[in-house]
Amino acid sequence: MKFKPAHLLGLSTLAIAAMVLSPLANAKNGYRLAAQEQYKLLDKDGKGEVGCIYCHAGPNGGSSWNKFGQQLRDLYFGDAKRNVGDMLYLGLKANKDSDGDGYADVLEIVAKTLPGDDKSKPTKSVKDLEADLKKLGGVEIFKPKM
Ligand SMILES: [Ca+2]
Repeated sequence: MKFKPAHLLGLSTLAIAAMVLSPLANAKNGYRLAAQEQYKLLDKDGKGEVGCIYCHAGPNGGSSWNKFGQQLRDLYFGDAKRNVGDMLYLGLKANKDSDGDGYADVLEIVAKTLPGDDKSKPTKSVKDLEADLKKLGGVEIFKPKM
């Protein structure tokens, strides 16, 4: 086969597409895994995996966020200075109730419910969850590891 410049162009286009697309996919999964780890959402058996719905409007992620995700996103580009660990921590430290269901985001993390979905609510009272959080060590336990 005779070498044609078009072959080279095709290959480099493929290589560039792979380079551009794969870190993007990993970065997105990275946010999800970072939240899972830093928010201590897996139980002892490794169950309770975080889905995209934790921060996004839909189950498959994409570019629309729920109110909790939007809050984190604003922090990412603001006070957290594009540091994912700081973003995740500051999002809870702000002590907001993103979905307006009566439970602060940090209490929903403790209860393992969705802080961006008002239909996902803890079964315990706010008072009991606050006591649980205090026993765990307070919001500081969600600080990023150095
Ligand atoms: Ca809430």
